[in-house]
Amino acid sequence: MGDPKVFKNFINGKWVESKSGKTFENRNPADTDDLVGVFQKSTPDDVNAAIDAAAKAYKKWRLVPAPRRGEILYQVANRLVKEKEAISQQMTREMGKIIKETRGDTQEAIDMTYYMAGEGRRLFGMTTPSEMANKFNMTIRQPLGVCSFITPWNFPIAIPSWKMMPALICGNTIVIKPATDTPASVAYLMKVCEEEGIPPGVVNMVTGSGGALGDALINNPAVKVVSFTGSTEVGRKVSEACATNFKHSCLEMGGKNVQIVMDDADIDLAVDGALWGAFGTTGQRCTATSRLIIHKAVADSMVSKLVERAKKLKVGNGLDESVEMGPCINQGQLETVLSYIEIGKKEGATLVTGGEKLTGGDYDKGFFVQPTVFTGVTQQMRIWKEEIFGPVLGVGTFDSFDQAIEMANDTAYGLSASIYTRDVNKAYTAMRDVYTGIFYVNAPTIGAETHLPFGGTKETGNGHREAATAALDVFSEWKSIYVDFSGALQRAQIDNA
Ligand code: UN1
Repeated sequence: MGDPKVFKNFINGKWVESKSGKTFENRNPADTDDLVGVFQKSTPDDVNAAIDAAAKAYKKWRLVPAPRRGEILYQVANRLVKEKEAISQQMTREMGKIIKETRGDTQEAIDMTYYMAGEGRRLFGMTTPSEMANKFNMTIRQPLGVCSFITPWNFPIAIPSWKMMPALICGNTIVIKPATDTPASVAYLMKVCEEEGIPPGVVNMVTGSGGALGDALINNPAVKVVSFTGSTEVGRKVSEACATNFKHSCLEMGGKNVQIVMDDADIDLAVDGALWGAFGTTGQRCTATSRLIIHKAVADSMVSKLVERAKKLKVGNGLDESVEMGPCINQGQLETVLSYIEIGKKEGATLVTGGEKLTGGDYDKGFFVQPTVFTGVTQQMRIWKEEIFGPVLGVGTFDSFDQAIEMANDTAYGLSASIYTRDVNKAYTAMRDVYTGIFYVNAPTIGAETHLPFGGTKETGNGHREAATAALDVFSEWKSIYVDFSGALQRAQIDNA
């Protein structure tokens, strides 16, 4: 087999070992015999070295004209296009999701990188008239400095790119700590950045656990922005730590996304949507459909179609093009999913398909569970309320549109929601009244595009949005500039009153 590939940290343009001298393994969740690589088990000292490098590089990078920064990002995007297949194959090996989806994940990073490269020639501010004569007013975006990123394993390159590309185009420098389950994808991105001309120190990567490194990533005084995607529980801690020193934080956290199906919906289309929303990425998306609520008049027919299709989904190693659902990311996540299945049964929901860990043959080498559907899920149940992050769909029913809206909003989270209906009035009413950051009509709860804001309400986020120009608001601050060319002292609110 040969020695496993050893990945180093990327600090100040160099690949370096951790000061700890320790490493950890990254194994394929579909086949734990497959060692993807060995990564540095970093220490806070490593993080601080990366932040120092980023702080030093910031002095020059912020002065590189934004269109020039954009040209470099454009080269990065071109390279990602060329290497899309290699990146995606490696990503399926480290994350487990099927190859079609990892290609999508890489494409999302490509889209984001081109999009932000283009922003290099926009980054619009505004001019507006002054209330005084012979005075000129304008706003410009200014970068903040070093940004720390703590990124999740479910979108190993897309989510890092959502944070990196807008930060870089605005003129910030970055330190990223990828999830311990999926560091290889970020290492690949670092290599591309290095080879396509991003100057040393502008992007840095330190691998290791969030528990060990989080404090340094957040509390080092040079860090001005912390962007985190992960659980609400950890996000709350990040938010509290940032608040003390007034650091900006952008948090993308949990979801308990709902698909509403009205009695006039195209049921086959709604079944397609629910399957993709609930079982795509093995349910491990913040945007995954985990609640399906169906009008009573069509519930039985929809559920029977859904169950028939869920039973047929081919589960296995995502490198096999015919496989439709991969494993859970790791043993811990598999156990969480299985424990929620037990909770659902105990709470009195009806398990209509799935519910078991998959065993035998190649399944024994990975963390596989069946696509699972519960019916009779009520609003009191934990499987209605809590994010599971696995292929478990809870189905409930309603009698009226108003009840559907009330049920949709009955969650602590607010990322994504969808409605299937042919009634334009109901579609628009739901668009207005379901309180989420993302809403779909006749489409599943997953599938956000990079040029629209991404994020959620309530316990999903802290008011910021990723992607689109909304991301520029996270990675720049407004400066309002007044230029008085009258040659005299003009006092606002006084001399013109
Ligand atoms: C996530 O679920 O963490 O909208 C990100 C989607 C993807 C991104 C999901 N484009 O489902």
